[in-house]
Amino acid sequence: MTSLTGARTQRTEAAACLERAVRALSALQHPEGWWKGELETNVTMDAEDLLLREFLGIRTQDETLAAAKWIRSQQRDDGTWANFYGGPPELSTTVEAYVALRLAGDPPDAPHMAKAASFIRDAGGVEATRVFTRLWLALFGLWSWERLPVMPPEIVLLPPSVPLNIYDFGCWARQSIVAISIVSAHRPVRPIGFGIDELRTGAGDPPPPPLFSVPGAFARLDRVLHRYERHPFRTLRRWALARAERWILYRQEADGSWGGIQPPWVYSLIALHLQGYAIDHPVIRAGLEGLEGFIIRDERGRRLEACQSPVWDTALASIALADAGVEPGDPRLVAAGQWLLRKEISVRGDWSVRRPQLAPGGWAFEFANDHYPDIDDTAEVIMALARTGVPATAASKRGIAWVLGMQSDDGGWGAFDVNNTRDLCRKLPFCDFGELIDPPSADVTAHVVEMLASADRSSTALARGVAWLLRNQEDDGSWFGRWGANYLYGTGAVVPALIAAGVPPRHQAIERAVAWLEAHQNPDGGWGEDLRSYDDPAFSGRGASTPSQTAWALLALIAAGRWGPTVDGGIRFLVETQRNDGSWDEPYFTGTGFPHDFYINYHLYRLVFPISALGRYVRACGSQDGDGG
Ligand code: R01
Repeated sequence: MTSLTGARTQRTEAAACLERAVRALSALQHPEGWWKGELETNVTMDAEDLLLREFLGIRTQDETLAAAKWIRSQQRDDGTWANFYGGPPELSTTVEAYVALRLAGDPPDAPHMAKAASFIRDAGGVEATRVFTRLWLALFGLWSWERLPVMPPEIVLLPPSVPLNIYDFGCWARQSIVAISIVSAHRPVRPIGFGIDELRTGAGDPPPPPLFSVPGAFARLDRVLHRYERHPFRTLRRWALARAERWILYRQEADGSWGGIQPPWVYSLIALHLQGYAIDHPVIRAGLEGLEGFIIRDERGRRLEACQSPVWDTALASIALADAGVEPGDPRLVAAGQWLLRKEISVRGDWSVRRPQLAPGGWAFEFANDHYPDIDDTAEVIMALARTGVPATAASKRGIAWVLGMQSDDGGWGAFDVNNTRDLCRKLPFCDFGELIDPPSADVTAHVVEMLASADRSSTALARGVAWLLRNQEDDGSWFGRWGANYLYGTGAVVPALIAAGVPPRHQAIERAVAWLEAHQNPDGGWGEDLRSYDDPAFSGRGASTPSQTAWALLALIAAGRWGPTVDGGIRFLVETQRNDGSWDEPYFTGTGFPHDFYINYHLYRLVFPISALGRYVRACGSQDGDGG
C-alpha cells in the first residue's frame, strides 16, 4: 500500500469512527436541546449527604441503604477510598466514608470496616484529616469545636477593600465560608449514637508554626479568636449573624441550590437551620428538593453529583457537532442554541462587587446559577452559538462586553472574578482544602482568546490575553491546566487559541509546545496524564492514554498544522479504542475542580473532545486531498 492510500484508509476509518460518535452524541441530547453528562467526583459527596440528613433529622432508611451501597461499591481492596479513579488512598475521604457506613449500621469489626480503620490510624487518624472533615465530625460530637480553626461570622462585616474580606476568596470558597461561619458560631453538637475511637491516634495538635511567619501569625490570631468565641460582643455577633443569614438567603438559586455546588449548598442549609429555619420552611424545602435533582440512582446505589454541567456540556457538544460537519441550522444545533440563549445571565452577581459599572451578561455552568456566571462558559457558549445558525448577536455582544470587563489587570482571565489573587487567603489555618482564590489561568484565558479572535482580531484586550499566554508558558513548552488535567488540557487549549489569534504556526512558542506534545505521546498513539502531575512534575504529560486527553493533544497539533505520524498515531488510538456504541470508555478523571484536592470525571468529555479532534482531522484531510494531498 502506498502512503497515499494509507492516508486515505486512515481518513476513511476516521470518518466512519466520527460518524458513529456523532450518532452516539446526538442520541444523548435532551428534547429541550441541552446535553448533560454525569459529573463524577468522590464519595465525600455521598457520605456528607447522609450526615446532612442525620443532622437535620430527616435521614430515611431507604436513602441510607442506597447511599451505603454506593459507598461500599467504591471501596478498594485495601479498604480505602480515593478522590479519583486509580488514585492513592485519601485519608479524609476514607474517614468520611467510614463514618457514613457506621451511620448505615456497618459494624466496626466487619472486615471492610476494620481494614479502613487500620489504614486511617496508620495515616494519622482523624487528627490528621482536613478541617472540613473534622467540622462534620464536630457536628456530631465526634470532634471538639475547640480543636478547629475559628471562622467568625464577623468576617462578613469586613468591607471589600480590607484584606481577607469574603470577596478576596474564590466564589466557591466564599459561599462555603459564609455558611460555615454561622455554623461554627452556633457550635452545634447532635449525638449520632456511636463513637469513632477506633479512628484516633491520640495525637495532640501539630506543633505551632514558626513564630515569625505568616502561618505563625495566623496561628496566634486563631488563639485570640478562640478566646473571643467564648465571649463574643453580643450586638456585633447578632449583627454579623443577621448579615451572613441575609447574604445567604439572597443567593439561593431558582433550583434551591447555592452556587449549584454541593458544599455551599449543604452548609447553607445547616446554617439557616441553626438560625431557626425549620425543615418545612420554604427556603429549606426548596434546598432539599433541589438536592433530589442532583441524585443519581441505579443498580449500584444512590450517589450525589457535586455539581451539574449542562451549559458547559451543551456548548462543547455543539462545537463538537459543528467540528464534525453538522451544518448551522441543523435541528440539533438550533435546539442547543435556543436553549443556550434562554440560559443567558441578566442579573448582577458577586462579580459586580469588583466591577459595579459593568452590565450583566454571560453564562453560568449549571442549570441555575444566576449569581455566578463564569468566563469559561461564556467564552465557549459564544463560540458555540456562532456555529448553531441561531441568531444570537445581542446575547453574544453582551457576553463579550462582560468578558472584556472581567479581564484581570495582568491581561489574563480567572473563572468567576476579576483580580481574585489574594494569596494570603491560602494561608489561613481554616483553609487547608481546595483552591481558595481564582487567579487568571491559562485554560480560561485561552478560551477567551480563541473566542475574542473569532469576534475581533484587533482588540487590545486580545493582544494582552495573547501576551499573558506567551508569558505563562512552562519552561518545557506546555501550559498548566487549572480546570482540566493537566498540562495536556492547558496546552490543548492554548495552542488552538494562539493560532486563532494569528500567532504564526512556526512561532517558537508553538514549536516548543508541539515538541512537548510529540515527546509525551504514548506507544499506543494516545496521550494521557495522571492527576499526580499536580503534585509531582515527573507525571507531567505522563499517564495511561485516555480519549479526552488524546483529543486535546490532537486539537493542538491539528491547529498548528503538524500533519504526520504523530497525529496519525493519535487518530489511530481513537479509532481503535472506540466502543461499538460509538463512545469511549474513560474511567480516568480528566477534569479538575481544585488541583491536589478535588477532581472530576466529566462523562461527556470522552465523546465531545474526540469528536472535535476527529472532525477537524477529517475535514482538514479533505481539503488537503483537494490540493492533491
Ligand atoms: C466544591 C465542588 O464540589 C466543586 C464543584 C464544581 C466546581 C467550578 C467551575 C466550573 C466551571 C466547573 C466546576 N469552569 C470554570 C470550569 C470548566 C471546566 C468546583 C468545585 C468542592 C469543595 C468546595 C466547578 Br470548598 C467547593 C466546591
